[in-house]
Amino acid sequence: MENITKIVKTFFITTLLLWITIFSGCSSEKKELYIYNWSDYMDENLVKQFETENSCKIILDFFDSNETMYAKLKAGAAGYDIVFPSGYMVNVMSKEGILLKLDHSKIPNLKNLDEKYIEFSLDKNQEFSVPYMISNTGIGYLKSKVQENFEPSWNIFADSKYKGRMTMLNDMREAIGAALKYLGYSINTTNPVELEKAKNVLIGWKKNLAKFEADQYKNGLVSGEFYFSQGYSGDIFQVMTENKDIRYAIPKEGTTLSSDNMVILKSSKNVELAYKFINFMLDGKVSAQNIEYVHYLAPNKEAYQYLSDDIKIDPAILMPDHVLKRCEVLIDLGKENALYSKIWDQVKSAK
Ligand code: SPD
Repeated sequence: MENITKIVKTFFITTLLLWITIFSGCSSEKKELYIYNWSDYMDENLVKQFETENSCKIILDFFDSNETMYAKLKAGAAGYDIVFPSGYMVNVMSKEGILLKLDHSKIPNLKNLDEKYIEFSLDKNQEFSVPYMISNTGIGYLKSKVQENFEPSWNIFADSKYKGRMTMLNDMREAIGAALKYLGYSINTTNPVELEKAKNVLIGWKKNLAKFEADQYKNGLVSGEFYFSQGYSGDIFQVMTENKDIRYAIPKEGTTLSSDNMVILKSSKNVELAYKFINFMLDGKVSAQNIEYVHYLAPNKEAYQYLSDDIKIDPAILMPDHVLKRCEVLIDLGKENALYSKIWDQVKSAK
């Protein structure tokens, strides 16, 4: 009898432990967080730090434009927890209903956000997104290839002297935006006449380009293969240390200002860990370390005190008002986004 009681007891205890394990989600395996981000956009030491502090594993995957990322998610790519879309793409994704509405009580470090730059966010109350980095887009170029009085203009891409030595971003809003700015129009225009003119300018520029490309052009500037590349500010600053001849300029006609953001997908399987990660990235010291590494501006007022003097005085990172005045924020154009996709297809297929 005693033996039977023992067996029954053991059975109950084992079953109970099994149920606790299954329903608490706690197993001997580490929790995983899947992050889909732009490349070269986060200090991987911080990723390791978060993994250690939270006994978890982060799996990173990269995209090179908002449109590529969105197309992949639309095509059914599942499993990502956190994604880093630009402001206009946050709007597209939130309208689609694929973003989690954020619970601010789980992100106490939101208090560190710098209001000055939240101004440029399209989700001003962080309903679905938390600002990650602010950047502008300009031209990275080799100083040794230009005259002393070189005045940067988007129309440099029309100069056949540099044929095959120039690249533009494989990013439809940025590439069409550059042509629109050159013509003196808004980067958010939906006027068909203005867009048609911009398309023709871009097709003209394309004849002199080595390619439309959003990542490897940086190496091309470093090696001296490319003389002029349209590029995201921080990406160009990152490679300046590798080739002292590289310069960055905002063309005289003006440019785009982007706020890239952290969002949690509704389909996330690890929402709590995702919140922890976002809160971690907003910590002042973490954010400063990240700024130093990526050379973009995290709009985090707690972080600025920890920045090195070089970064603090760089007008392209902590952008002063005269720089901000020359920038325009890309917005979601709703149904009219299709106008840009159509033009982009025509530019890409033009000979
Ligand atoms: N390597 C990181 C590039 C991120 C740049 N942000 C893109 C803004 C698009 N408008």
